[in-house]
Amino acid sequence: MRIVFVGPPGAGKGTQAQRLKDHLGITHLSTGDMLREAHQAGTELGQQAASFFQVGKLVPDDVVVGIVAERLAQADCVDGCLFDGFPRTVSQAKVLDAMLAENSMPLDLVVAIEIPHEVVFQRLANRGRPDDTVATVQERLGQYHSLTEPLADYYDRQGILRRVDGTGSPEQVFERIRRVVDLAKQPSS
Ligand code: B4P
Repeated sequence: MRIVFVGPPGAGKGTQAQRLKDHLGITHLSTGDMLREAHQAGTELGQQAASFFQVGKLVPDDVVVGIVAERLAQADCVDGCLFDGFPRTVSQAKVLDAMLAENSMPLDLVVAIEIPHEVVFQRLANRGRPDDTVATVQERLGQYHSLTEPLADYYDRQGILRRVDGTGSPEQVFERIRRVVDLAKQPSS
């Protein structure tokens, strides 16, 4: 299966992706992790990306699309892939659709994990990553609202969007996600 996780910062995309990739045995592709790794490795791309993610801005589409295209070309993505935090803009979504269409590998499902803003602040304050300060989280939420939320309509029109309540324990959220994924796996009659 090819599945996208979308949701505000701290919605639990990374947390749930770890569980779902084990459940389905598919490759997990997190653009947040890839960008942080590139920064830690000291690459030019990583430095460029950090100047955006450290202040809560989305990294420019061409940078993110470049690293995803490279990763998608690897053999472990052929049988299935869980896109965690990608796409985050409609323009990234259009590029992803085109890349997947080229290989006749359409998306099966987009899971929108929904949580209220107050829960975002509580969770990220507990995590304490450098981009989890109140000011940065406010900026990330603003970017989410203007650039990422329109994705819901984009995928709803394709009939593959499912909304999942992201509040409660990680186990409760996973159970909700597992249910929509298992439903999407069933062949339509
Ligand atoms: P990401 O790494 O994708 O991170 P995120 O949105 O902060 O978090 P996520 O939803 O995965 O939350 P998590 O499970 O970790 O992005 C970081 C930055 O990279 C972005 O701001 C952006 O600048 C850049 N970026 C990434 N992809 C991009 C793209 N495609 N285009 C442009 N820029 C891009 O959970 C957060 C915390 O909550 C954890 O501490 C976790 O333990 C806790 N938690 C999770 N579920 C919980 C639950 N049910 N109950 C209690 N706590 C929970």
